[in-house]
Amino acid sequence: MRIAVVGATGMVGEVMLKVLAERNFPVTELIPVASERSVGKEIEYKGKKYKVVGMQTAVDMKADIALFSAGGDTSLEWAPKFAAAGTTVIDNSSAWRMDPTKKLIVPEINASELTAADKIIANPNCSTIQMVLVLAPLHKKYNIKRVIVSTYQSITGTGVKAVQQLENEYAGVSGEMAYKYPIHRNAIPQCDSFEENGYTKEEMKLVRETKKILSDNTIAVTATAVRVPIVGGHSEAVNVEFSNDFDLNEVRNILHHTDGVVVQDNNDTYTYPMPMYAQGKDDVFVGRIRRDESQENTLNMWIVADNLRKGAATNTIQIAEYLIAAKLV
Ligand code: A2P
Ligand code: 11C
Repeated sequence: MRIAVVGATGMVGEVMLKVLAERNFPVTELIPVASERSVGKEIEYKGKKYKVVGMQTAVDMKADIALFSAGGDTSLEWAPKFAAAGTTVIDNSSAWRMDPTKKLIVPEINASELTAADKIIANPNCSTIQMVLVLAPLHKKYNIKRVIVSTYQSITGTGVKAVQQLENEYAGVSGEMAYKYPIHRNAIPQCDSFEENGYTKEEMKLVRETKKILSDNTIAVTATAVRVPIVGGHSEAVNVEFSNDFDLNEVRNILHHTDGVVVQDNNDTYTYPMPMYAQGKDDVFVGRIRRDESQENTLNMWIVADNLRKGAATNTIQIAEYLIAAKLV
């Protein structure tokens, strides 16, 4: 496969290169792509150096698959050009996710929706991916009525600038601010900008994308997304109300048998997921599984994943792996 990585110099792009190499993805030619600023820069893949090319050059090279993580505007402008050249685009930005003509894919849940005609495929938001991977099998079994999610999100979701801000704050030096407020010793109840309804875009992604991926508009979702001074991954406190009652051991057993999910749930041994240990891993970790005693048929869980891995690069690459296995590219 001839693979273009669009945004190869960025935070997610770098992880994409790492994950492609780790998974021994069948790359016959790697095309690293970034803005004009980076053209000619060298990046390394499997011990070899590659020169970064610009967008038009990359379109003309007609790769089989382009993995995009270069922001929504770049994607809106360029994904259709790659698609018109015959390249299948898997896009990690929010640009196409809610477009009714585009599929929003978490491979373990809904890859079977894909056909060879899908030339632009959307990768969901990181905080959505880790939540729906856990919710999907439970929805199938008990039918979800309502989800209340509160997130504790890693600064890596904002990008290099935010990591730099935290490092500057640790070192006590001033520098460019990725956030309006200090993030060291703080929790900022705003991820991304605000929408008209008073929620942030990040919160509304959790609402809208969950319904689309689970193909069920009846699921009610409400979210509070908070940025915390953490780098390893996003954590989520998730409260789920089902139509049907459940047994806690059966819930653990269902999740134990769900691809991509690892149950870490033992109070006796203080075993529960934490971003420090999720970092660098491709799985989604779930623990603190317990009954909400204030309401019937309701469950509480704590879900953690590396937002740059399963939340972004890994999920994108798993979609590409599915396309190849199903002979759709
Ligand atoms: P560049 O390094 O040349 O700016 P991050 O989210 O970590 O900031 O990374 C964004 C990625 O998207 C980078 O690889 C960046 O390239 C790339 N990018 C940003 N704007 C454009 C653009 N207009 N065209 C192509 N790539 C872009
Ligand atoms: C965050 N979820 O942590 C964001 C980052 O829509 O893909 C990714 C934004 C997106 O701030």
